[in-house]
Amino acid sequence: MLADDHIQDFNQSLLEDHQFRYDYLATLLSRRAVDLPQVVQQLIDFQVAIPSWALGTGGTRFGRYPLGGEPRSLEEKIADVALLNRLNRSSNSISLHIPWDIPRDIPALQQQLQESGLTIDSMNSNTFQDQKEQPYSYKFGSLSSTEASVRQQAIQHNIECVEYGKQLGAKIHTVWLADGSNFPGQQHLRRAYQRTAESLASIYEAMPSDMTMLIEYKPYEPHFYSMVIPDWGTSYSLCQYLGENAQVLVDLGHHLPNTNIEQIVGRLLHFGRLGGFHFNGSLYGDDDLTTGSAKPFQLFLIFNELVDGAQDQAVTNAAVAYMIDASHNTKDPLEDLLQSVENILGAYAKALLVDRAALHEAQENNDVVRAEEILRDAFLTDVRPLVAEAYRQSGGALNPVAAYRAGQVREQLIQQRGKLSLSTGL
Ligand code: LRH
Ligand code: MN
Ligand code: MN
Repeated sequence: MLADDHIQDFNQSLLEDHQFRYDYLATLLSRRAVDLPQVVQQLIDFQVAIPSWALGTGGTRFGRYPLGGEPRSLEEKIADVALLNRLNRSSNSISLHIPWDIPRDIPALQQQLQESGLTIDSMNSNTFQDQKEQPYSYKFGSLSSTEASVRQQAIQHNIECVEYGKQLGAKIHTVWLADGSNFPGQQHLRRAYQRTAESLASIYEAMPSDMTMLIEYKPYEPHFYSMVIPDWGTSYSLCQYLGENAQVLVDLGHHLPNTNIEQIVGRLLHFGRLGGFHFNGSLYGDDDLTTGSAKPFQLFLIFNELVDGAQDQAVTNAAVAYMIDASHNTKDPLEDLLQSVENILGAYAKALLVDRAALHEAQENNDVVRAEEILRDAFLTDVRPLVAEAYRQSGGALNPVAAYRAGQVREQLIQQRGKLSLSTGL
């Protein structure tokens, strides 16, 4: 798809300008106590998984505008992630959703993954849609259902996902439940929680000891009166009930407007229960837009908590799994994903520039203005040359979106896969 020397040739054309901008920033930051090569290395090491379901145009429930060249199979989805990773060297894993991505030929998939330098990040179960061949419906819930047979079917599906995960080397099993109710009185709220906890325990027991279960919360949709796992507190209590291999997953779009997500992140780090992220951009709800597009300051504040936690000896939280969970209607999904990763790396870079000792001192002295200015100083620094340098040093493109366009990737994908190719997923 992209000729081997395309990225290098492309970088050559931008190198002089990049060097000028990088040197300027390095000079500026040399006046502060910033170890620049270390920051660049931290950016190089940071990896964000790509979900198989974000590679095509998802559209909305009102309509979908196919772009053409979308992946038609799991193999083509892996190929697309490999392509993204060649451009930015920051997305070396893919997450699968079952049954959208049933792995048919496991050895062949393993070979493809290995050849493309990718791994499987997480397996995601789906008990929010009825499948043709399944005997029982999830209309009134899955793991929380009042019917033991429905619960059993949902548990079994999750255990199948765990089995696929074991075969493919995935270390994460993610559960998001669409269970809930639409009307007052419809569901016994306490019992629905209790049944869910017990069902999750059966899945948890089937996991190998090196696998983590991530429990994702969401306050509304598809149900609008109550969701069985609406908030981080419910996810957290389920994790406490299950054991140390269960962790909370924070999807940025799964909060009511104005929720202080960075505070949730801080709390979960404090409890050692922050397991993972689903990154996306959101103003109203589960908008699933480009990460950092509308609220870059919020994204920075989230990374500020993460970096602060990583540098604090008192925080014992295990490694956090980062993934994008987006849907695309207006943009080319691959360009959107490259932009999301870039915004994530930018927010991380800015958080790494925060003068933590000074911030701590300002906080201890209740110097509100100084504390805020320290954060603003880092946030307002143009870190794009740092991110570009991280791409360059790891073999990626100085400007991945521009390199993608210059390589006419979408045009080639359309030629290969057709104008109306359909990918599975939302
Ligand atoms: C639910 C969700 C969850 C699903 C994905 C398709 O809104 O965020 O992570 O698995 O979307
Ligand atoms: Mn999600
Ligand atoms: Mn979502």
